[in-house]
Amino acid sequence: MVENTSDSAVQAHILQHLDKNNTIDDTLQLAQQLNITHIELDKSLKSLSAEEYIALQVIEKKLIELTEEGSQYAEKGTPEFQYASGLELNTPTNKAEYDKQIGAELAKIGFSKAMQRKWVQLVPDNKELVNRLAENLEDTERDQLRKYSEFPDLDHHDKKVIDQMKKRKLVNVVTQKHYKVTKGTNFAPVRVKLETDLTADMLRTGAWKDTKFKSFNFNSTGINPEGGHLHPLLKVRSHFREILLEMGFNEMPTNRYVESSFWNFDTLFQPQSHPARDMHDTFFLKKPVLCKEFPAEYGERVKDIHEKGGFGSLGYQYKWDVNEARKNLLRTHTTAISSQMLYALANQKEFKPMKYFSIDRVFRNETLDATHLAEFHQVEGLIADRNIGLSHLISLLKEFYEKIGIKQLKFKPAYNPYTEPSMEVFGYHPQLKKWVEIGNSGVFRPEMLRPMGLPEDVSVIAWGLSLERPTMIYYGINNIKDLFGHKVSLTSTKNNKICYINP
Ligand code: FB9
Repeated sequence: MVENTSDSAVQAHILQHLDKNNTIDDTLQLAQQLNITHIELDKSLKSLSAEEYIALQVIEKKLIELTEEGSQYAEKGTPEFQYASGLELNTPTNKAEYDKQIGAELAKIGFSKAMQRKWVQLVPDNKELVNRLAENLEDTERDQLRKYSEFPDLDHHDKKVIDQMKKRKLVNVVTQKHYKVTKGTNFAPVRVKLETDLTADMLRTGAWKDTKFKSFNFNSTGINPEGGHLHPLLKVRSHFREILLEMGFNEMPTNRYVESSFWNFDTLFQPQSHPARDMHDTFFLKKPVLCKEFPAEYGERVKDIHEKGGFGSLGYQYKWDVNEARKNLLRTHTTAISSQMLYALANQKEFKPMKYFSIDRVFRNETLDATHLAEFHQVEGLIADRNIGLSHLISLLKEFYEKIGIKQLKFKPAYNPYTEPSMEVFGYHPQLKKWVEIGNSGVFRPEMLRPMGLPEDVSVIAWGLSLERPTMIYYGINNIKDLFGHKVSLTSTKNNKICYINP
């Protein structure tokens, strides 16, 4: 019997035991001898085996463990035993009182089971009374349960009985891992603390010569540095960015949220009376209300195309107001950037086909609900080239959406002031098993491109979608408020893969 069962004392005991007997056949017995739990012993064993003082051979044993109820029965006997043994033999007793005395719960189970075992019965001519019939009450189950706790090894007992007891939730079968212990490659009867640091002192005194150093574990990975984690939305953004860059698109500069109505609406041939241009849909700026300037000449051409048309278009035949165009706002779409990039493209000496994309925040004064906030991230792509049109747009959409996990597409004619034809894009979502609206697209109108100065045979196909919708679908988030704000679970942010798409 070892008095001090501290970890180091237990380790010393194990080494001495091995030194004398070479092996420890069953650490379960050792734990009993040391009167400690196997879990406590396990700690010392693992520490010694880590430095190969000892070698552990796992032995798995299936053990019977009594449940809380099982230990109750083992201690006090089964309910039927407790019920019957509380009654005097052949002394009819008032059942109601007796039940109250021993407790309703116990009486309920105990009486019926004692009846079954013919230990008690209700007095035939006075059912108020209960009478004990049996002299000796052999509580086999209690005895069985006691045997289990004495000899918990599963192999010692009848499987069928155990299964019954398991059904009555009196026992559980647990697998206990224990070990056969032998001497390890670094075995020594006494554990010497291995030094981990070579100190100046050791070098000065030469003590290092007879100091045992801990071997370096060059395979240890060390603790994972707690780095930052991308918000799910940014994980999807970086994934989409990668896809678009691989498809040869160049990213447009979107680092300015405030735009003039001119670039956000007028250059896109969106009439000044369009409902999207009133403050119910758009956040206009109070200060500065108006933008300083926009290219005057180009402004004239935009004015003309709105008022009188041109390039084969009738225009909108209304009085175009330059101050309406100068109103500053929070951009409602990144298409405001696309128009500026296309204008710049048009002003290059030689027209060069271009593929542009943007992913950034846009603002719309919308009513908040489970999937809409006053801002979202728009993903937009466009290709400006000669001799391209709707068919190119359709194959482009197929290529892009395939890469974000949507194979099957459907196109529904739609309307945008700045594209004709326009299409809403629908995709069949494999996990949701339904068709989802996954974006909008179209061919930019000549009324938008020609005033910029782009050659007549140049077309621009474009499409757009949000970042929030795919992110919510990828990460199974149903309410946009769980995507932003204090309710976002950081663990999910940490553990969620970069972005999973089941191709
Ligand atoms: O993102 C949207 N849906 C979507 C996209 C991807 C997706 O991925 C799946 C997991 C794989 C799932 C869903 N939508 C566009 C469709 C709807 O959600 C829609 O109700 C909401 N739309 C936003 C605007 O709401 C007012 C999403 C946003 C949107 C709509 C249109 C454009 C951009 C974003 C555009 C455009 C455009 C058109 C022509 C030329 C240039 C740009």
